[in-house]
Amino acid sequence: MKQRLESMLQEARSAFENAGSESELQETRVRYLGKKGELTGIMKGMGALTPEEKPVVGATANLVKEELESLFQARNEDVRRAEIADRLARERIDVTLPGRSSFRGSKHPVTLVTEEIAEIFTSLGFGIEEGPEVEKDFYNFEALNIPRDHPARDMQDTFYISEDVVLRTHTSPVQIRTMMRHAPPVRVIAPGTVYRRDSDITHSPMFHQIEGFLVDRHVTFGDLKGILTAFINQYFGREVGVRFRPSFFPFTEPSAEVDIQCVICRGAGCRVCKNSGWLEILGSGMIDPEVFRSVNYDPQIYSGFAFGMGLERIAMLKYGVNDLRLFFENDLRFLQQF
Ligand code: 2U9
Repeated sequence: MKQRLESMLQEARSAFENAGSESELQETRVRYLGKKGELTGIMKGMGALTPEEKPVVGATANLVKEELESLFQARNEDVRRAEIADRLARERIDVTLPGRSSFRGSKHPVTLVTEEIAEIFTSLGFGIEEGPEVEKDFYNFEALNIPRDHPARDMQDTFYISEDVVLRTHTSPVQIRTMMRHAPPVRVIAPGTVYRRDSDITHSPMFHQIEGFLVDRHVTFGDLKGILTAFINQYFGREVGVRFRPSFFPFTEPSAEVDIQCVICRGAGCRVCKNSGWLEILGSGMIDPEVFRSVNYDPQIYSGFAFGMGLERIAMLKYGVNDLRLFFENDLRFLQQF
C-alpha cells in the first residue's frame, strides 16, 4: 500500500506539473485529492492492514496528502501568474497613443455662413444690428411700403399673432428701427431668423436671412453694384461671373436680383441652375422714397441701397447640400461634417 501511495505521488507530481491552466489544475486536484479521488480510494483499503502497519501507512498517507496539497498550491500560484502575464501581454496598453477625443459640437452650417458673410460686410464698414422676431405690422410691412392689400401680407405668407403683431417675414424691420434711431450716414447688416407660412421641399416656415442697407448723401446704383460685387468676389471668388437683373420689390426702386455663375457647372448648365448657367443669390435695390418718408429721412437729401439674401440657400450652394430639410433635422451625422 505504501508503494501504491508512492507511485500515485509520482504520477500526481507530473500531473500537477503538466496542468497548464487553472481548470486543468482543479481537475487534477479532484482526481487525486477529491472525495472520490485516488488518495481516498487507496485509504479505503486501510481496513485490511495489520495494527502495526496502520500507523506507518497512515503517516505516509498524511505526508502524501500534504505534499499533494502543497504541489497544488505552488502550481496554482504559477499558473495564475502565467495567466496574468499572458493577459497583460495580450491586452497591452500603448500609453503613448493619443486619447480618443469626444465630439465637442460644431457650428451649424447656417451659423458658419452667417459669420463668414458678416465678416466680409464688417470689413467693408458695416455694423451689425438685431431686432425682435415678433414684430409690429408697422415695422414689418407698413413702413416698408407694403400696403394692406399687398400679396405679401396675405394670410398665406404671414404668421399673425394678432391683428397688428406678426412673426417677422424678413429682417427689414431691423433696418426701419435702425433708421428711426440713427440719422444718416448708416450702413448696417441685419442677420436673423424669419418666418413665412410656406412649407415644401424648397421652403421652410422658419429660415434665416441677412439683409443690409447703406444710406448717405449721393448714394447711387453704382455703389450698390460695387459693394455687392465686392462681397460676391470675396465670398464666391474673383473668377465667378455676376449679373444684375431688373426686378420688383415694394421697398426698393429700381430693384435688381443678383445672379452668380453656377458654382456647380461654372455656367455650362446643370440640374442645380436649371440649365441656365446662373444662380440667383440676392435681391437688392435703391431704397424707395416712401420708406424714407416713414422713418423721417428726407429723400431729397439722402439716398441708399438695400439687399437681402436667404442663408439656407447660400449654405446649400456653398456646401453642396441638396435638401433644405437637412438644416432643420439636427441629425448629428449631417452636422458633424461642418
Ligand atoms: C429697408 C429697405 C429695403 C431688403 C431687400 C430683397 C431685396 C430680397 C429676398 C432674398 C431672398 C428675401 O430671403 S429671401 O426670400 N430679399 O430680395 N431684400 S431688397 O430691402 C430693404 C430692406 C429694408 C428699410
